[in-house]
Amino acid sequence: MNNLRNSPVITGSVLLNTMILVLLFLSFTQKTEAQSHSEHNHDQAPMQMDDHAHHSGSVNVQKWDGHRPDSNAPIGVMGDHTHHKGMFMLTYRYKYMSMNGNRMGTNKVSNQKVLEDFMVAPTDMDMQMHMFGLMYSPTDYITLMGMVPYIKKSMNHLTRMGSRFKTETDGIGDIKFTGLIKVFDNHDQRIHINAGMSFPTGSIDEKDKTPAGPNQQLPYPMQLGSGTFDLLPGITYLGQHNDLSWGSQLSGVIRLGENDRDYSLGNALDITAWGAWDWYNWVSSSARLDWQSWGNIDGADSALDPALVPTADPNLRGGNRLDLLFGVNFYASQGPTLIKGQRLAVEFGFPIYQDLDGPQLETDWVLTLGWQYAFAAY
Ligand SMILES: [Cu+2]
Repeated sequence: MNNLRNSPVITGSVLLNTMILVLLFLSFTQKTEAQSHSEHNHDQAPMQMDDHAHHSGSVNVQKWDGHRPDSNAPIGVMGDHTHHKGMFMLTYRYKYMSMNGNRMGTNKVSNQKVLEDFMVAPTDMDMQMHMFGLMYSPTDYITLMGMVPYIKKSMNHLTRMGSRFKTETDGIGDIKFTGLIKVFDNHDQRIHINAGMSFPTGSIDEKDKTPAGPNQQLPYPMQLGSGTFDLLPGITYLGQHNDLSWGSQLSGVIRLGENDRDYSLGNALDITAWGAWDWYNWVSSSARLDWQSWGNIDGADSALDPALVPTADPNLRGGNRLDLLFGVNFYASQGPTLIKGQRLAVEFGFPIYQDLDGPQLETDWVLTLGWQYAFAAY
């Protein structure tokens, strides 16, 4: 299971990346055309109040409305929207992921069962992430996005001797740059391509005290980065009609080569779809499904002993998961300068299906909080 490596997914991803390059080139050509027609749609421009078409009713051709709480996707979705030319957006996301107990395949397994095969069992793990983002749109067709994560991880363990210990890491994760290229815009439906790259700024040399000694290399899931350059291809579809909006995104992570500890994390695939309802000008709620599939580790860190603890085994990392998530978006469509245009959002989710190459810690719930503020640069 989880043979994402050497699978049709990889072939598909390579094709997608080639397509992205072609589309990037084409969209630059399109940009100059668009400018000469001086086309102007007010998407995501918070300073203008003249395009609340969806609230005025009886409009046949709807324009894309960037001033509704659900014009941004549920906050757990990255690279979900594009901006109008000359817009900047600052974002901050806080993400909390709680993992408790182990699973093999779709079955839960006890710590005792894990300890039959390993000296140490991971019992639970918390992952926190502060994600700072900046978006800028040089044209109506291209939005550039940069994201810097700060990650904090903590994992508890039980040993065969019955003692417990905790390991902790924190620091900058992998910085990501993504180009969002709008390839289709039919006023109330849009498609953009996500062409991203992740840079190996996150540490893969994190150490902490364990029963084996004071300064031990920590297993794979406690590291802060992938150690490799990773391609982040994707495609996003968005729609809105009256008070309803919807969208879906297909995205991947493709590891390029091997890191300097002689391994590369598994490739990953994410398919998500959501629907949202705009209750008033200022609040919307959403429901979302998110399918994630990630592969095992290729190669191995020679400082880790896979017989000791399952987190150190490169073949016990892959899995599939389907999450169900519920979110609320708030948007200040009116108010004084600096308040107007502010967005706050929250999304909470939990797996409804989980299939892990294990023993591996299972995910129990995921929470994302976010703040977004778009403003015109000129
Ligand atoms: Cu934005």
